[in-house]
Amino acid sequence: MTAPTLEIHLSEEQMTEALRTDARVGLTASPKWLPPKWFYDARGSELFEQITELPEYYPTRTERELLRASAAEIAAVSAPQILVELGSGSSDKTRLLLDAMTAHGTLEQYVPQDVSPAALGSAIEALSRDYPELQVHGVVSDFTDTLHNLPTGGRRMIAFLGGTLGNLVPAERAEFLASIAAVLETGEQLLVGVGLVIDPAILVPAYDDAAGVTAEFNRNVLHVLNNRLSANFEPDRFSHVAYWDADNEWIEMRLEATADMTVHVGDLGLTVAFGTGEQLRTEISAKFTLDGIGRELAAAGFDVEQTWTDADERFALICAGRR
Ligand code: SAH
Ligand code: AVI
Repeated sequence: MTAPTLEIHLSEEQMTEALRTDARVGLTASPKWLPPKWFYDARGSELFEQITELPEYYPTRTERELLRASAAEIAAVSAPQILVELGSGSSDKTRLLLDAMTAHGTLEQYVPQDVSPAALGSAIEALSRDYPELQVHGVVSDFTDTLHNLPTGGRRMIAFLGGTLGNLVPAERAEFLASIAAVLETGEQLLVGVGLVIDPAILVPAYDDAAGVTAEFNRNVLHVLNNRLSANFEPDRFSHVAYWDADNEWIEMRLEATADMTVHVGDLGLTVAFGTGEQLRTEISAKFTLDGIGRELAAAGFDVEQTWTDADERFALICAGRR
């Protein structure tokens, strides 16, 4: 077995500094907002794993079935030597790709990349145990600013699974897809999983489950602010909101103040007032049409090569080649 390696492009200090900037901007904006990457400390990553098991949260199991059905074909057509995965989390579903690509005989290296050192650390340990022939090289970084460190020396595929593309706002998405295209060679591929626009009666409960796990995941961002920036949020005094914005075709997660509150963010020397009912936006989760995502990929420099969807058309897995 080759021991896994871990490359850190975002130290704890740099992460705290980035959070300082985001908190100062987002908590003084009107309406208030925070970027979703701050959910994922060790507890947040664990809560996300629990979400993936919920009966209401269809995306993970739907994408897993799509991967199960398509992995051998993807391995045969793409034959990558290096699989890079952005926002890899536990890399659990990715094992279907790793199985197919190692069986196909081409894959030499797997490079999972995530902003959560906790999720990445345990993933790379388990993967290098279970795939002893594979070089596993984890990268702790923000995928919106370190793509230029992509490994070279073999044919590459970049996977971006789970629907995480939908957590970027449209302008960020366009920039992000273009930056992926910029680091790939002609013919190399992007494998992207996206949630599709479906009936809000199914969509909304996926983001507002009966057991309250998503609510706890949402509130976790306040724990992160308390821990990293010495803030004094009382998370239980914020209620979880999942709102389907039909015009923008995205779910918005928000935290709503249940009383008038004054919160102090110690590290910033910042005092923030919340009125009763005031909402803080913590995430968008955009859903796509096949035409819409096709256009976004084309605009970024990709040609859609193959698309897999489930029978209910809730989720799509798209393999796109760099033009
Ligand atoms: N791909 C996995 C995990 C999805 S959860 C799956 O499909 O189940 C989203 C993952 O992206 C989390 O592990 C989170 O830590 C990571 N993430 C979110 N924003 C990020 C960013 N800006 N840079 C790097 N990783 C990010
Ligand atoms: C990681 N991302 C794709 C998830 C989503 O569905 O947007 C995060 C999540 N938010 C609430 N539940 C899960």
